[in-house]
Amino acid sequence: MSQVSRGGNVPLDRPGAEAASAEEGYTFEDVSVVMGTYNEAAAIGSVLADIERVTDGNAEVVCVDGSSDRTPEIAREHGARVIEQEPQGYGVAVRAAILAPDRPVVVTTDCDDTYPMERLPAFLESINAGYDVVSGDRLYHGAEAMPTVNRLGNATFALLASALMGRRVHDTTTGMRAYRREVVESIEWTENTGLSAELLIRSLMRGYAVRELPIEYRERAGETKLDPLSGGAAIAKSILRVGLGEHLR
Ligand SMILES: Nc1nc2c(ncn2[C@@H]2O[C@H](COP(=O)(O)OP(=O)(O)OP(=O)(O)O)[C@@H](O)[C@H]2O)c(=O)[nH]1
Ligand SMILES: [Mg+2]
Repeated sequence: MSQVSRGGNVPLDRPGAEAASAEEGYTFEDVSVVMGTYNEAAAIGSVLADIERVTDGNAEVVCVDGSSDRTPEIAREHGARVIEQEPQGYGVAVRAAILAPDRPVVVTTDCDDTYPMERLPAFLESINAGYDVVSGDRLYHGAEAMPTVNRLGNATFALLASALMGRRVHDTTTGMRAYRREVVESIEWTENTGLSAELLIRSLMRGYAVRELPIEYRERAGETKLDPLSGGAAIAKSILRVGLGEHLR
């Protein structure tokens, strides 16, 4: 089984991948950081301050928000663009968020302070090295801050997806990824709770250059929006539906 690149300086997965040269590489002025936000008042201030600091205020931030707390006000105070949407689940919000901006690079994150915004430069570097999708791999460093049930579930989802694809991936359900805009616009997305797995599986199976980038993972601020049982079952179904569907295309 072939491996998706996971380490440091690794060759491109796809010979034809367009490598942006150093002088024409993207900067944070080309980047939108996007997220679904649902009652994340405990975390959003810190997440948006981190993005501002790390990108010198140059990245655009888009929040698709379904909150009934102060989350959207805090987002606007930090200069984020807020798109209001009735809460309909993770994937409905994140799909709207990735399709809303028109900058050439889109980075997704959760708005719960779990993902390391200080790694945004490393994600952009990999895009500039020619990757179409850069996927944050939380399990590489052990993800000790993740509840055990979630850690086991996420490792199992990655094994299931790997078996279906014939490519070893290590974290299919991560919320932090960078995409070239072309990738998110050229594929039709169908999943809700399973959107994160779908984004990785369809990109890989359609030949885009994908790498996994090991990232640290922190404890969540605020309450989870995902029920581990029903959410886990929905993700497993998505992986099966999307993996088999891509084989039948
Ligand atoms: N707008 C909107 N955002 C949502 C909805 N459901 C989840 N989100 C957001 O999507 C992101 C992911 O949700 P989480 O609760 O962190 O789910 P998770 O990462 O699987 O669970 P944790 O391990 O507890 O972090 C968060 O930023 C949520 O606020 C929704 O229905 N609408
Ligand atoms: Mg989360």
